[in-house]
Amino acid sequence: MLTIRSSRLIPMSVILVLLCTTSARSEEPALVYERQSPQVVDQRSDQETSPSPISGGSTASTLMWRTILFEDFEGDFPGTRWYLAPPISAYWWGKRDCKAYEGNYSAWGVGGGALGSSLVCGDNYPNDIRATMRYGPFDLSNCVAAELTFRHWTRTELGTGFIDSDYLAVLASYDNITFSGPFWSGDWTGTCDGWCQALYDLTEAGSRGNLCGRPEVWIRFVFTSNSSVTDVGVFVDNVEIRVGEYLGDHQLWLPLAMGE
Ligand SMILES: [Ca+2]
Ligand SMILES: [Ca+2]
Repeated sequence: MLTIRSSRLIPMSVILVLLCTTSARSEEPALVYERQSPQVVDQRSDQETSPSPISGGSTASTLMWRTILFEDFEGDFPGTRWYLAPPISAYWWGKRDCKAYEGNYSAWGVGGGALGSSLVCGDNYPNDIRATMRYGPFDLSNCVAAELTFRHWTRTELGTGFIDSDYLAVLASYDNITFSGPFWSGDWTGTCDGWCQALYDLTEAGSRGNLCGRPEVWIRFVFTSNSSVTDVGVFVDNVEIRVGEYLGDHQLWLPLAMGE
């Protein structure tokens, strides 16, 4: 059962769009606002609460969930899965053992890179940071449902808007140029015992619309800070992408007793 929790933080009321104006590899996008309700939930949907199977005569199609990605940051990072940006930076997302929702590790928004890797647990993030970890492309050609779920531990300066704030943004795209998604700013650690669960419904991806049907989809986790006031920042764990697909018509035949 989906439980939608309304945001009490103003920046959560904004869905942002990143427009990479130069090329698909650009990580310095222009910024455009798009105001929509965020998708933040306490529980994700599961198979029992999925849309009911559709029936047609004696046949039926069943919605089945399939996991495309599960990242718990316990193994190699970024490995071959994740692309970190900007390409040259003193601070990247990094696998660290400061906090973890499960296991021993999570990804800290400034915990990697030449200087970030030398931060100790509890240090504050620096000013004027934008660190991105991107996954994709993955294929959503055949799905009827798709969702990105993750846990995040977020404590930043509370911004009053997307521009010139500190935040975690979670974004999706079908062209690796324009990204859209919600963002979190402020102190969320008292909201959900530290680690909040969030869901981004990829069938309602802001201006990107329904990403089911798209052969190539990318997601991004972006940590950004402005020019003053810092805090511990953002940790992410248990990132999962699931798709719901109809398996097509099928029939169940009861066992028959057959002679020779
Ligand atoms: Ca972990
Ligand atoms: Ca700041």
